[in-house]
Amino acid sequence: QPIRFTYADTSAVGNPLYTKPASLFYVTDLSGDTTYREGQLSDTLDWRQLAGVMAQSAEIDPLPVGEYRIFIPEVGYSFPFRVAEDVLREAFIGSVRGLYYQRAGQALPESHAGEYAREAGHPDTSVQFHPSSGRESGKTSSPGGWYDAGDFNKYVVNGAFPVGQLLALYEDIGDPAPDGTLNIPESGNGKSDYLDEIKYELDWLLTMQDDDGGLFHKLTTLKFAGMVMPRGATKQRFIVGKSTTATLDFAAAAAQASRVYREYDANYADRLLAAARHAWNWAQANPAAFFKNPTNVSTGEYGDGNADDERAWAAAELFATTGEQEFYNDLQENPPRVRFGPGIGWNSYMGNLAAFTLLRHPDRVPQEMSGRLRELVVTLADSIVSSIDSNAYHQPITGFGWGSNSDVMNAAMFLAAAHRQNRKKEYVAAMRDCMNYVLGHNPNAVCYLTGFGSRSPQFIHHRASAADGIDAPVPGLLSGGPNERQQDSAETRYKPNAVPMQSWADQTPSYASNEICLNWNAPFTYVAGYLEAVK
Ligand code: 9MR
Repeated sequence: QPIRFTYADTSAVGNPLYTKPASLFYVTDLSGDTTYREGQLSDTLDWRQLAGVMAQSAEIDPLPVGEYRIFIPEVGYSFPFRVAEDVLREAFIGSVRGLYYQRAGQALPESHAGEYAREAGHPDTSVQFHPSSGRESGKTSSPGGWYDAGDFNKYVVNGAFPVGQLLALYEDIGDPAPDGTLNIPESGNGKSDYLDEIKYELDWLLTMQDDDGGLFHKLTTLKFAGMVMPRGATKQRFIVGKSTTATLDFAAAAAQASRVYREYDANYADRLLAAARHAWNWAQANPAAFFKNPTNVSTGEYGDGNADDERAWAAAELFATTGEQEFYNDLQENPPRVRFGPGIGWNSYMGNLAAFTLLRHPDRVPQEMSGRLRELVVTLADSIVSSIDSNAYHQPITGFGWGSNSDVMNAAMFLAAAHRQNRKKEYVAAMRDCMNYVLGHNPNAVCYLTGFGSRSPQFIHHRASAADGIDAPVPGLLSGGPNERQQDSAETRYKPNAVPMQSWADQTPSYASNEICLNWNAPFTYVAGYLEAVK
């Protein structure tokens, strides 16, 4: 398909590609000897407000498989780019392996982690109950799971949500990483590597369920650790809070997993479903147990005073798995909200996940509900496509908040849901535009996935990457991306007068623009996997 690109002044970020308006472009091989395409750049576009650049845009007609550069006579050659059948395969594998590198409580041996091999940290076999958990004292064991982000903590809300997004890919396209493809410890066990990796997180989530069915909110130290390796961060860890949102997110992810893991391990699937039901019942009895950090805890809050989206997601997954009327009745009372926008993420994307799941099961879901959801999904997807067509750098957002790259990927995941309804090619093209933005077509001239592309983040806010003594960061992790609020401006030197899309700093202290996080890698994984599958 055609490739859209932008020629713009990115000299502020050390990429002096643009010096003056140009008129023609050529697509050449790497040496510049052979020209494959030539074309006209658009008139100058004023993208200063959002992207900080004057730009010219152009479209390249479909190219055969190969490696190319764009040549603009006034300025020279671009970075190389590749056209291939499986152009996103390595990035897809890389981002799932990025999750492997986030494993808590396990050593990463050289055979699986190469130079990023490290000792185990955080066994979490002796975790203390914080009074906010409802238990006054005592300890428990809650090992495993992935570190949430650049910090070493484990949060149920932001564990269950990415698991849901990752499992959605498996449901939509089949197994994207069969046994032997990921080089993880379970490779060779005869089961999907993809499901093996996700199970590492599910197993931990199961340990966070209290005897009454409710989910503890998080497992963390009282304060964030310093920039050390996992093994060096040894402060006491606590089970903190018990919340409705964590419980419902878990109920949803576990009910969904009980479908997906049925063939993988039927006993495990049964256990997941029982846990999901138990969680659901707790949440019915405790619909408004909202989490706030206790005064002596300052780690990630994932606080959310509205559980409607989580409830709809849980009801949708339980209904899709069991077909029981109770869950459908609940969905009628609290229908999924279908939404997209900056910040519709770990706290409210669940309404979309509910809709995607209900649309995935037309046999179970009465037409009265599926018809309405289909219309909502397609209408919103069409508006996302028109934003992409008209916005700077052909991406869907005009407000850049914390984790904005995940907003772009969440929009693309939304487009996939619409594509599954009517197979319109324009959705796939728009998904590619979103992917291109994240992989380098942006005013910071950076591929936001570590370890990929010609220029990628070197100083992510990620404790292991900062402390491992290796120059390059752990690969396959998606930087959060531009964040116009710059909440870390005391610690970070942003470009002076940076506009929203430029508010990103490749600096270790930048927790508000250059951290990595599970719920950012997850939709990236979904979109890369989906694009590889639809071709
Ligand atoms: O993604 C979260 C963002 O929406 C919040 O505004 C921000 C501040 O509370 O926290 C982000 O999540 C962080 C979490 O709290 C702790 N681990 C790292 C997460 C990504 O920065």
